[in-house]
Amino acid sequence: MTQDILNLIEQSEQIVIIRHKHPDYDAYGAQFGLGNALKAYFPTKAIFLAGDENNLNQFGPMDIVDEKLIGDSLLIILDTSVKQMLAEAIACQGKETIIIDHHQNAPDIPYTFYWQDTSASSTAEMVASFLLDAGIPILADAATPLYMGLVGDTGRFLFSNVSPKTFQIAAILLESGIDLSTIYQSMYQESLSQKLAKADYLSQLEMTKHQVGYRKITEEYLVKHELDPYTASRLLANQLSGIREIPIWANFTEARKDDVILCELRSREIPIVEVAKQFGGGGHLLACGCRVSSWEEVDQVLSALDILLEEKNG
Ligand SMILES: [Mn+2]
Repeated sequence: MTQDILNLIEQSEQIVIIRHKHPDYDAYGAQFGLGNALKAYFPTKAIFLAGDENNLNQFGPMDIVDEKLIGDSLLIILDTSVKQMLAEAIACQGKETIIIDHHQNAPDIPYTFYWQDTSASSTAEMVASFLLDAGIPILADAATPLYMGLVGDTGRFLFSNVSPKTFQIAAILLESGIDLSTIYQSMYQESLSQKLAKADYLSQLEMTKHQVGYRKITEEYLVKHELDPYTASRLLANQLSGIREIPIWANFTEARKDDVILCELRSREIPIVEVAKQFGGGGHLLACGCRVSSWEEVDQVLSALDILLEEKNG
């Protein structure tokens, strides 16, 4: 695997590194971690980092690329393997394509080499592991985004996707001289208004018959708390985690401008990814999502989750 990826990189003078749209810390972290490490190690190669941006971007500006440039490049796609998760402007065919991803989905993007590891905590962990195996140095400007990706996708080493390897990689990244307190402040300090939005969220929590906790976020809530739907969806997805009475939780956010409802599904131990897939989405066994077009469909998602608990309870 390492050699396949390294060969393709070594043979390519022009490389474009992209990741899924509405990026989270893992998407940015894997992208900038790989990009910064490759730029330092292969200074003569032209390396572009592209994709849509949001308020989580504290990593650097994105490069503007077009279809022609991507078509002439080695395209490296991180943290997704499905076309609908790519921003429209960059959903183009590379000269050659590498996909590195830890999600459960089957890829629908043509590729030269596909490396899937659903046991990896994060794509950042996979990228770090590749760089180490390939003997490519990870300096602080690559280690910082990689560490943030790892921390983001594991909820600060809390989720069940954490393995001994996650800690081994984290230890190696720490040795490169990254500044943990700066990292954690930049990731987890929030505004008072965000904290109040979360308090509002909990105050109107709903529950299905068999204890799926959820809330439906409408335009009204978004306007009140001055949140865009994608930020809200990410901010609120895990507000119901760690509650003893709630084994499965979900958040539904109306994104009116795109005419969809964003569904974030989470579970403590019962696999739920099949429900996400049933509604055209995917992700991980216990953390996944989908997009539906009506509140009626949201209720169908809730029933499907509720049935899982009904079956479990016998
Ligand atoms: Mn990820």
